Amino acid sequence: MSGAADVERVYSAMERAAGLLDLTCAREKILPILTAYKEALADSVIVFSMSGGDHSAELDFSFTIPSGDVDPYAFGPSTGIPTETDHPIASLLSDTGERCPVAMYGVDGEVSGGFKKTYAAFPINDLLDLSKLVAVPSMPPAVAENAELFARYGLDKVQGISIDYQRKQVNLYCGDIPAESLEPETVRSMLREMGLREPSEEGLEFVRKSFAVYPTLSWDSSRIERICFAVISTDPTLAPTRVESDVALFSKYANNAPYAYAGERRTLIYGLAVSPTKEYIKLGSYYQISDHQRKLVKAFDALED
Ligand code: GPP
Ligand code: MG
Repeated sequence: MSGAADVERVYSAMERAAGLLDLTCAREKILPILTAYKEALADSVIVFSMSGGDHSAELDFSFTIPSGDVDPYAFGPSTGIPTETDHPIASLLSDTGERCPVAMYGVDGEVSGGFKKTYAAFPINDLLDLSKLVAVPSMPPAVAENAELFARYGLDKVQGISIDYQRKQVNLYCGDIPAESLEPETVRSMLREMGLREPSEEGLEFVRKSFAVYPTLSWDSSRIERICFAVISTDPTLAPTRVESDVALFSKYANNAPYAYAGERRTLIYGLAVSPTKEYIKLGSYYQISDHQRKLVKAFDALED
């Protein structure tokens, strides 16, 4: 299939995912982004993700781009990447690429608003030590200021980062989390120390199953803005909530979101995000996967059995 056909195929899947939530896609904002990477789309990992509660009025998309193949800034200022040079965020992606072994880049946006974030991901079998990120000059100082706390809870092996240009925030996607760090008692004390809210009982049970944990930091202060615990599975019933309207919405999405790997079960990624004042759930459905997701799902299933 040609790149142009992939653009239409992915856009149409995005429209179907958005339709499940009664949302409309802004074609004029999405097409330039997909088109900039059209040759990479056939092999991208692609996720469409919704959120519950107050956040349910949006659907996000994200896709990966192999490092070296394309310029992660290719879509240019017209689609939203800032060119302002007076904020360190403008050089964070390139600074990270210069100092760390980036294996994969990624792009993230909203179906209605367009471009939001970029990702840089490190080699899967060789997670990056947090100290390497602390040394990147344009990182928010909050990363260094919380490094000791993160390390104490086993959040010091980093799979990738995301850079949110609208909110001016950075996520650190931590992997290889020690099981002990996910025990309810440990999670309670971790969140207390981070100044974040204590999750519900369902939330704490959910957190035990996490394969990745990602704090969010900004340039504004040393505060941790929020943290998200992520679970990957093919089980459509894992959203940690008893709120009926949310259960129905997550279930509809988990059972109907489009995916391109026919013959397999749909891979889902759930998140429990906790800020100082609230908790909310995210649910991403993989439209395209790689063997890495297959491996993660297998490991999860083995734990559950
Ligand atoms: C989504 O973050 C996370 C991913 C698409 C995984 C990226 C993983 C890498 C290894 C690069 P989010 O949308 O839940 O976070 P936020 O809402 O804070 O942007
Ligand atoms: Mg998001």
